[in-house]
Amino acid sequence: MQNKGLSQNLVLKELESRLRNDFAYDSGKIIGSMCTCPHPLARKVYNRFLDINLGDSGLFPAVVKLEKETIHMLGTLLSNLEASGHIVTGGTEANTLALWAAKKLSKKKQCEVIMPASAHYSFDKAADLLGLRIVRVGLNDGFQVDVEAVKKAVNLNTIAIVGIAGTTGLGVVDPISELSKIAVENDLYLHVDAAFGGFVLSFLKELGFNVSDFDFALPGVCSITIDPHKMGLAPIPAGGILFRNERLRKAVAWNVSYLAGGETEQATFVGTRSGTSVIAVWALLKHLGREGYKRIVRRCMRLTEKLAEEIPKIKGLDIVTEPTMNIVGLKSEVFDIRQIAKELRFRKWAVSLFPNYIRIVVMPHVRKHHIERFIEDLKDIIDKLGG
Ligand code: 0PR
Repeated sequence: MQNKGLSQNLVLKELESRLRNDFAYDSGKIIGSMCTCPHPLARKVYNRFLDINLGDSGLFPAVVKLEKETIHMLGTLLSNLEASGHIVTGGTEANTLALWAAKKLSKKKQCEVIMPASAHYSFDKAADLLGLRIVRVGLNDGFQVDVEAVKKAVNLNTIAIVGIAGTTGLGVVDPISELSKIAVENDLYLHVDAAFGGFVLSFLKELGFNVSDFDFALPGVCSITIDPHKMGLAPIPAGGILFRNERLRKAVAWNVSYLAGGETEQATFVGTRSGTSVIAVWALLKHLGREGYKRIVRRCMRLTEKLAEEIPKIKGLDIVTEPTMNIVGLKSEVFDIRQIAKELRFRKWAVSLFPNYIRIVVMPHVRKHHIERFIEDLKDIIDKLGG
């Protein structure tokens, strides 16, 4: 750090120039990410309440109430008026809290958690931290978890099952109702990772899409991750963890007795945490409502359908599976997918590369002309590669 500080203007100028060449959502080039431009109202609200720390919740009882209302609104979306939980730093913290609760609620010594091969790596981090053994099971032809394999994997050490409602790679929804049955029959904790899908699936259902059950309507579901900073249009950081009821949430709650705000309780992984993130999510849910989110999801799905229609028209390219939500997997039997990704990145398309396919996420910042340009560039690349 230098001795004498720079003027605010100089600092801002330097930042503008240093960050200018990073990717920006509104360029439309970020086409493989699960984040998007925050809604303008969320930006406004976020800036306004930056100083609120929900780690000392006794100081901010009104914000505690806003968080409860936020969780209640999300709970209603996920078929549970009794849901209890928190707005956290993201899906990683939410998934970690879920496994932590499962571990604390179990009396077992060697704890195993069964999850699909498609589960996000945040579960590996959580398991490492919590001393859990992950048992990964294979997928069926539709890239959903193989239910029979889950049944076979259950043993005396099993404490929990994880199902995914919107996989990271392809947006596939596991047969959560089947997992729920297994969980109920074996008295196991079932966590559903709807970090991405939570803000999509309920709206798709209302829009008439064929969406299988994935939420608290299923009796075995104990907790759900639903991230506002993905399809919820909230500023980062805003993840969501919802437990079926207060008893489950209490499993990860700690009492803090000495704070100026009075005796308090923390049931999040972090201590000091952003109150303004919570307020921004509350504001968005109030402002957009179901209708607003439905409109956004409908637009994303229309573009996704267009993309999924155009890709197979290009010789040598195909989609991995029909999209369930606004995620498309692009594959090729003819060309090296890494080569295609390299060419796309060379043309400044920010796509995600999985082992056998390229992931495209049609987030709200992606517009029709971006998709059209992307398709043109893909055609060009395939021509160049000798298609
Ligand atoms: N669960 C699922 C199903 C996810 O897809 C993700 C992240 C998480 C949990 C973890 O969420 P946090 O990253 O909020 O902790 N999915 C994205 C991914 O790995 C995260 C992401 C978002 C990556 C935007 C890049 C990006 O530009 O692809």
